[in-house]
This record gives sequence, structure tokens and C-alpha cells, in this order.
Amino acid sequence: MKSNNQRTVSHAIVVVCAALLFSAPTFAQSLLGHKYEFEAAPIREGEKAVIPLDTSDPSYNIWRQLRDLSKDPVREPGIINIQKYDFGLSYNSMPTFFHMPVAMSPADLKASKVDIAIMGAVTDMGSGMRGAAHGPNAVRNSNVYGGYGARQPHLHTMVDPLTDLVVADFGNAPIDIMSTERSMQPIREFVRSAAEVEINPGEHVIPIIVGGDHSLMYPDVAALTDVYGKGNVGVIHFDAHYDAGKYMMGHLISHGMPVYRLIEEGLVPGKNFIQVALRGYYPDEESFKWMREQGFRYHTMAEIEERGFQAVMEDVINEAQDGPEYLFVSFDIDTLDPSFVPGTGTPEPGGLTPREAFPIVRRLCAESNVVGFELVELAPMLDPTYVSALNANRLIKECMTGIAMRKQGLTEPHYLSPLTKTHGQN
Ligand SMILES: [Mn+2]
Repeated sequence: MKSNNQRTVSHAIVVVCAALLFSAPTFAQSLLGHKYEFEAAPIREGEKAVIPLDTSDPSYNIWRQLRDLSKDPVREPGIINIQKYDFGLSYNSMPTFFHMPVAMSPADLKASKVDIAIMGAVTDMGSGMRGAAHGPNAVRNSNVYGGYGARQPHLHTMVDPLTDLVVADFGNAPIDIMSTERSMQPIREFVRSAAEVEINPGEHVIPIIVGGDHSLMYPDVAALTDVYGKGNVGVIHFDAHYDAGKYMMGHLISHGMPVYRLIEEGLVPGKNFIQVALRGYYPDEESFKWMREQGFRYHTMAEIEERGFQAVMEDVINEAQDGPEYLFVSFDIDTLDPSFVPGTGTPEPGGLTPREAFPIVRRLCAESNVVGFELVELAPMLDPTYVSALNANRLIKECMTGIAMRKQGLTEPHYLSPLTKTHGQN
């Protein structure tokens, strides 16, 4: 039996909930960046609007203090193979990216003429659902079977990027794990330190960045515009979401805002953004109108449903070649359907299958001038299996295979090996 008091309390709760529900559309509209008319609550005496950082704290910059390599044994610059055995099983290896040697510095990249430097960046405060910080090491551990040290060609193309190219693990970028804002400039410097290394005249190290949340797209692309010039790098952006939010509780960067930042700062014009696989319930009409005004070329899942993936893929490849000289591929793992990647912070049903995503990534990296790639938003702890990391591993390998194909001159549209695409019997 309820007392009168209990009845009054539950009645009050119903009234409050109804009031909240009634005002919800206006609030949500404001939250998403339109007609923002809230007034800040008055600040009381002794209260601070924002608690400032203590820059005199001796640990203020400790996360970006590089270890003093001069205390290490003297060695010639070059990549360092840390594996014990020439050949081994994946799970008997030291977990570097694809079991590749380590580069401690840009001098190591230069001395060994590294084609691809893979690096981690553990940004995690730009996402509502945390967990992407564990992405890089999950990928380092994602070769769950098989071996290393022997040639293992990609069967579609019979190209093996790990033996045909020089690939190295460049370690992780410096991150203030409690601040997206403070991490951006150090990440930009870190990515630039690899991308600016020239291995042959006019040919630079290609950085592959494994995130980390998608706020990374801002420093990653900015680093490449530092090297190749403002406006000279186009972005092919695979994502369930457009990530061009303007408003987010006063923050100017988060995992939902890097596209807006890049455009706002004039680093990448809107016409040089190609987006693939947008779906779900965001963004709204105003945002799509803004994207059209900026000249975005977006390909939603609605378009893919209507025209088929193959037709849309051909358009994306053509559009990628009709733009600036240099390209960056930003792949948010939530592009794939959650049935293939449950391990991500903003899963969106109705996504691409691996059989759709792999060839387009491989083809972009083979058939256009891709100078950088990022794989972001892998949050392995949200996946009780290893399937999310496995698919992330393969996406990176598809791009590396494409880069190896391009360096070998295999740039014809949708190249497949004549040895494997058919058995060749009459
Ligand atoms: Mn994203």
C-alpha cells in the first residue's frame, strides 16, 4: 500500500518527467548547434567558471617529455627489429604493429627509408563512450593466428606490403589523457615528424595512425597540410557520422567536430571532403544544407541502398582523383556494421560489410595518391570477442597493400592478380 506522501512524490515525478519531455525538442535542437539561446547560469562569489590548469605543476608536461636516448648504448640510426626469431607464430611475437621493427626517431625512419610508419594515438576524451585509448595495442595484438618473417601476400593481388615495403612501428604520440585540447598540438607535431621525412626526392614517409577517438582527424590532417601545404590535402572520410559538429558544450574539438575545425581553419576546403557511409539519425537538415554549401561530396547509406555499393565505390574513386594532389583516408571503424565491429563507442546499425569496405580502401590507396591513413574509434573492450580488432587489422592491411601496389605500378582500376582471380583451367 502506498501512503499519501508516496503518491504525492510519484505524482510530482510524473509532472517533472512530462515537463522535461515536452521541452525536449527545443533542448535537443539547441544542443546540436542551432538557435543556441541559453544564458549561462550566474557565477556565484568564490566560484570559477572553468577550473584552470596549474602550469607550475612539475608534472604539467610530463606526458610529452621524450626519454633521453643519448643515455642508450650508441648505435647507428635505423629501424630496430625486436623479435627474437627470424620466423615465428603471431602469438609468440613481441606485439608491435604487424610484428614490424621499431623506429625510435625520425632519424631511424630516414636511415632505413621507411615507406610506412604506423603509430598509435590514444585520444579518448573526445568521445562520450570511452575505450578508444585501447585501440592501438589491440591492433598490435590483433594477429591472432599465422606467423611472421615469411612472405604472406594478399591473395587478391599477390602483393605483400610487409615484405615488399619497409614498415615500422613508430610508437605512440604524446597524449594528455585528460584533455583533448592539450593533446592536439603534440599529436600534430608527432605525425608531422614522420610525414616530413623524405626517403627519396619528393617521396615522404606515409604515416598510418591508429586511434584513439576521431578528434585525431584534426591533428593528423593538419600535420599533412604542414608538410604538403594548406588546401593541398583532400580527405576521404569513412564514417557513420559527419563529424562536422560546430557546438559541443563550449568545446571546439571532440570526436564529432574535427571536420568543422579543418574547414574553419582553412586547412581543407569543403569541396575536398568526400564522405562515405553516413547513416542513422544525425545530422539534421541544416547540417546537410551546410555541407552542400561547402561543396562536400557525401555518399550516404541511402544512396548506397538505391544505387548499389559498386556504383558508389566507382564514384568515390573518381572523385578522389578529381581533387588535390594529396589524399588522406580517415576510416572510422563505425563505418562497418556493428555485427562486424561491436567494439566502438557509437555503433550505428546498417553499415558496410567488410567485403564492401576492404576493396574500396585498397583501391583508394592503390589508385590515388594517399599520403596518410587513420583508423579510429576502435574500442576493443566494448567487444568481448576479437572480431573488432581483427577487422581493424585488415582495414589497415588493405591500405598498406594498396600503397605497395601503387609503389609497384599496379594502379589500373580494380587490379586483381590473374593467378588468383580465376583457376585458369579450360
Ligand atoms: Mn567519426
